[in-house]
Amino acid sequence: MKLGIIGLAKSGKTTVFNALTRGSASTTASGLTDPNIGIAKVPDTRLNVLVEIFNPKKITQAEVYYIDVPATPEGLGQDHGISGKYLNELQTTDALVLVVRAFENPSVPHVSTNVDPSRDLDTLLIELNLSDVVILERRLSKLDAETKGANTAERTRIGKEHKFLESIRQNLGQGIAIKDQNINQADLAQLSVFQLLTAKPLLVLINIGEEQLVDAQQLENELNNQIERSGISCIAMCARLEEELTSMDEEEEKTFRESLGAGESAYGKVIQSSYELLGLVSFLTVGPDEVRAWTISDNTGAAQAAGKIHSDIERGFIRAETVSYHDLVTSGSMTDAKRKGLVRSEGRTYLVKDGDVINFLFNV
Ligand SMILES: Nc1nc2c(ncn2[C@@H]2O[C@H](COP(=O)(O)OP(=O)(O)OP(=O)(O)O)[C@@H](O)[C@H]2O)c(=O)[nH]1
Ligand SMILES: [Mg+2]
Repeated sequence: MKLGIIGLAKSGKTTVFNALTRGSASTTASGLTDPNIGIAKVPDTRLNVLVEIFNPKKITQAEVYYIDVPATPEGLGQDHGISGKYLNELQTTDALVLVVRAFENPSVPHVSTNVDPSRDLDTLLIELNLSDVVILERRLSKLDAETKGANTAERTRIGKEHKFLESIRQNLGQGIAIKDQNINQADLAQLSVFQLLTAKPLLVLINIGEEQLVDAQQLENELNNQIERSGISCIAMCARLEEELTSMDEEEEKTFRESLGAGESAYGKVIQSSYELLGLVSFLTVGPDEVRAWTISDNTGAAQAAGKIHSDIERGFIRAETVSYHDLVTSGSMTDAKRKGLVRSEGRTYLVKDGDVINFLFNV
């Protein structure tokens, strides 16, 4: 599962990428180079608590991938949608992080005249919309061409698809994203081949300057109110600060944050939101060797979840000894949780919940 980081030129995309993935991609690179791909560890305070109980040799966090796609030479925001290699990269992502610039930096002039996050957000949303319109129009023209010389049965099929795509295109023309068009599952499946950008879940990251940390909440509220698309949240983060903090150890970072009034880590909030945006949850495994978070889609059955650990466990699945994180922690140990009857024995179709601590029994 990967998220594409997208934004106008010099909005801080690569800085955001570095902050999230603790990477060190060059922020000076410009022009169409290869995208940066990196892994971010999903912060999960539950793991820290479980480590206290089990004292394992190893801790493994869940992960998400981010991809920082370099802007095309002409840049985004030119009102002709997104195209070419840039579009292809974005189409392969599962969700998008839109970076809008709120920071002032005289040595890095804004691509247009002034810094205006609200205007840039509009521009980006329009670009996404437009790029979907262009894709659909191309398909519609192709269908028009196919009608010529088609037999009756083919004409009916073509006509049906044409009507369907045309209605979607018209809604996009009204500014309604695919995600907001109330399209049923079967139709969405039909649309999925086009990998449309407004069908993807979206997170807006307002890239603020150090001096704007105190205004973070207000900025978030302002942009949240502006967005007409449903289910999008805006998070303010000072990417440059978060990038600097990645080189510090935990104690240093904490002191530094407090001295700046930077609050809890915004980068953690962004990664967690990304995880939720992708519809992912974690089940946990514990023991003296390892405490670990495993990634599954929400509503995954127990046997399939077991397959994340090893295909043998899925194949030879017997049952899943399951206790909720909360029950385990309040019991203090696995033995006590069992004694209290809080450890359930679940079958292969049990839908695993976020925070379930599971021990799979299997036989191969
Ligand atoms: N003052 C300040 N400068 C920032 C902040 N975030 C990024 N910058 C600076 O802005 C410049 C551009 O940042 P990048 O991360 O390269 O932006 P980008 O969107 O990846 O740029 P392109 O890939 O060239 O489009 C760099 O010099 C950053 O150091 C910030 O929060 N505050
Ligand atoms: Mg960049």
